[in-house]
Amino acid sequence: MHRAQQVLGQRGCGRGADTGKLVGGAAEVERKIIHVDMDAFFAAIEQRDDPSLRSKPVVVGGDPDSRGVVAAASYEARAYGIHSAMPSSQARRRCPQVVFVRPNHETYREVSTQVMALLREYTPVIEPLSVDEAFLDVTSSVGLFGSARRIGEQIRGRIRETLQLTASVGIAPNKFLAKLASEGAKPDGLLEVKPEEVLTFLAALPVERIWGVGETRAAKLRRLGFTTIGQLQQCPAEELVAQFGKQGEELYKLARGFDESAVQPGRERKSVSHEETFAEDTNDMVFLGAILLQLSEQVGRRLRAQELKGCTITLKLRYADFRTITRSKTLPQPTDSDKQIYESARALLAAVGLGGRKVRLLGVGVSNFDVGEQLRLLAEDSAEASAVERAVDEVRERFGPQSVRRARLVDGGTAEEGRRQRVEPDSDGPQRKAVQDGNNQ
Ligand code: DCP
Ligand code: MG
Repeated sequence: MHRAQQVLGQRGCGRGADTGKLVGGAAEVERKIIHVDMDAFFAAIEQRDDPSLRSKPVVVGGDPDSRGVVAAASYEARAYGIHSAMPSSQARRRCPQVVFVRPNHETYREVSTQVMALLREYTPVIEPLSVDEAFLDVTSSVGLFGSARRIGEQIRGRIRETLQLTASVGIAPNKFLAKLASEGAKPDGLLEVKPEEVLTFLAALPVERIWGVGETRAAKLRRLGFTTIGQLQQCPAEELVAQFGKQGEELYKLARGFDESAVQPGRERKSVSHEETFAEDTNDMVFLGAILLQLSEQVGRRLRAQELKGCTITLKLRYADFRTITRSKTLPQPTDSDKQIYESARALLAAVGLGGRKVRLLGVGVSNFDVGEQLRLLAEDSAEASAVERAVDEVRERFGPQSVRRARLVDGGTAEEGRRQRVEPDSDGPQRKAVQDGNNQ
């Protein structure tokens, strides 16, 4: 059997050897990878749902008068240099007429589900990376739907027609290049990088665009005289290895557009978490306990909505000096119960012992998921509590998050609404452009 056929067989791409190709002496199937990324996702949804916002600079995010940050900026706002993660106050300084909209995470999640369902029609080999982006391996789909470009065009067309939103699409022989291609296509475009175009496509890009090259490594590369990927392409592997050790090899390969990582369909969300930054730093344990309960309720609600249960509860804590710590606890049984999440988080907080230090941010997360149904059988004794929580969720779905409140939040204390400012309640949605590290959470 031809080597390329063997590789095809191993990968289960049943199209035969005609798509196989020998690259650089090694047998390698020429893959067709698509990266889809919605344009200005949160902001575009707000503009779609409120026509008065269309064609205006719009920011979805936190309050500019407090410590809010920009989650999403419409392309009109980006013309003023506004971008995600910038303080909202700075966004307002850059563009005083910018319209601020508070995030509607339920809606974004719903649209995200619709987008992913649409993408799944083209291949089961899909890896959602964040709320608004996914990789698709369409190597085996081209027989059914036409070329990868054709598939990309169909996807863009259907997102526009059915969701009234725009997406950008990158097509390339691997994930690294497909992601760079969709970035190059933004907004509302499609870019295909063919194998013979790879070196030229990469050459003009700055070294920071290489996966794994953060600020420190970029600074070192620049010091060594490498500003563009093209300059890096000129450098022999040994030299890069001498400078960067094993990672030098990776740099060498990526600079040439070589990336073998597979699209991993199983890699879904790995944790559900919420966090909150306060308007004022505090060490008031009653207040912090109340916040923990609210965060636990939010996490529990999301878990139940997604039919997930997790074993590991994580507390995140940022001190006034920005030092951030996380503490985790793994339960014997997976849970989606607000009460269990809260109790674990509370115990973790007590174990940390603030010692009078003030806290700026608290977060609660649940990870280490197992599949819902089986677990429910295991956790029969908690079925009743679970039913109550589900009923509460239903009411909240219908009448809004504030419709059902516990009489007592925590140890006799109540949440002091006025003292805090919600900045980014949904911290786990977008796995920020962290494709470099390849982990989805
Ligand atoms: N997001 C966030 N906080 C960030 C970055 C993003 O909450 N620091 C949210 C809002 C974005 C969504 O995630 O709308 C998707 O992130 P993207 O990075 O894909 O950004 P956009 O979709 O907004 O814009 P682009 O057109 O550049 O993809
Ligand atoms: Mg996007």
